[in-house]
Amino acid sequence: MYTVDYSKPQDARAAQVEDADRLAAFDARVAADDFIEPKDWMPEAYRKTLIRQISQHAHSEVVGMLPEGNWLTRAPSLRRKAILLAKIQDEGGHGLYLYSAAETLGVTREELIEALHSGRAKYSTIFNYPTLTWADIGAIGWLVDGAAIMNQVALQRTSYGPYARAMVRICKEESFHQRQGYEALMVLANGTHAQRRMAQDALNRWWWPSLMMFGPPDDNSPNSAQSIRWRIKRETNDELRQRFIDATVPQAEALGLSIPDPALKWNEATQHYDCGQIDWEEFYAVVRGEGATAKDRIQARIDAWEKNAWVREAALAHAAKRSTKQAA
Ligand code: FAQ
Repeated sequence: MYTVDYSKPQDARAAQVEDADRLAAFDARVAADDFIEPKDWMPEAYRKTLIRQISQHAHSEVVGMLPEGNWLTRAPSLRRKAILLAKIQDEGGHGLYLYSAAETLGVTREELIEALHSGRAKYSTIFNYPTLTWADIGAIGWLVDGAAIMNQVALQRTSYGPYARAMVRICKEESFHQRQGYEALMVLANGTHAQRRMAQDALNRWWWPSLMMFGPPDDNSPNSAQSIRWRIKRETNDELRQRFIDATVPQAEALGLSIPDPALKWNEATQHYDCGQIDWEEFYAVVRGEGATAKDRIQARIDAWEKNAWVREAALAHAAKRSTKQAA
């Protein structure tokens, strides 16, 4: 059984030697592709990086429910509504697995939620764009879930066990999300002239923000090098972005839609698509939370947290009553 070690090291030098030994053992386990588990020793910076990334990921899942929720009452058929409802519930579930994984690192759910509500914690830029038409729901499934999977497949082999295991189930569900979004857009792309225009307009607005989801370019990504050394990240932002572009361009062609990038071109020499410049000014502005949507998103989360406080209180009261009964 694990017991927390409260003893103080004899002196600073002894502590340093001990930490050097532990660090060497930790590095060797990471290099051997072992999973690091919650009760294992880990460097403090590794723990902090994981809390940052996993909690941002969790926040993205729950804030990501909002743009889609905007279309629940306006889905074009009962079938589409049932699919959308199931997808949004899945995203909520992903948030819960991820919050639980973050909690194994010694942070509480309340601390994580407070960081989101106060604006200290980030969530993915993609969810600060509005969903203007039904085609946006198809585009979110196809492009946003598509980009999320590209990143998350690699995270199934991340070095922290609880995060990697959460990712296995999440990837299975995201894969269904991607397919339903593509199918919804396929129907529009093969529909009336107006429906086709709507699908193209959605692709025009979601293409560039989807590429931004992978994060800043490698030469401007402060966390990447260390995260890759620790095998938290398995591939760089640009590598994953390129893989997404290469996979998605043929899918757009199959729909008969055009990617809104005049510089996009197959490069025979590299066997990849070359593409135009991403507007990184826009990316950083959205990260800073500029624009009305960001304020609405956080306010919606705060309102949900406050209005539903009675659910948490009732659940806690029920649990307390049960444990008193069991003790009696
Ligand atoms: N948005 O040094 P890097 C989904 C920040 S889930 C906002 O490259 P890192 C499901 C970054 O945090 C989508 N901020 O950082 C769904 C860092 O700031 P910090 C979410 C961003 O961590 C679908 C700074 O920039 N997925 O969509 C973004 O090594 C449909 C410097 O960047 C994940 O979170 C951004 N796009 O790499 C739900 C996957 N990009 O914290 C509903 C897990 C970067 O130092 C509907 N996360 N930043 O102040 C990751 O893989 C990584 O954290 C990256 C960033 C790749 C996002």
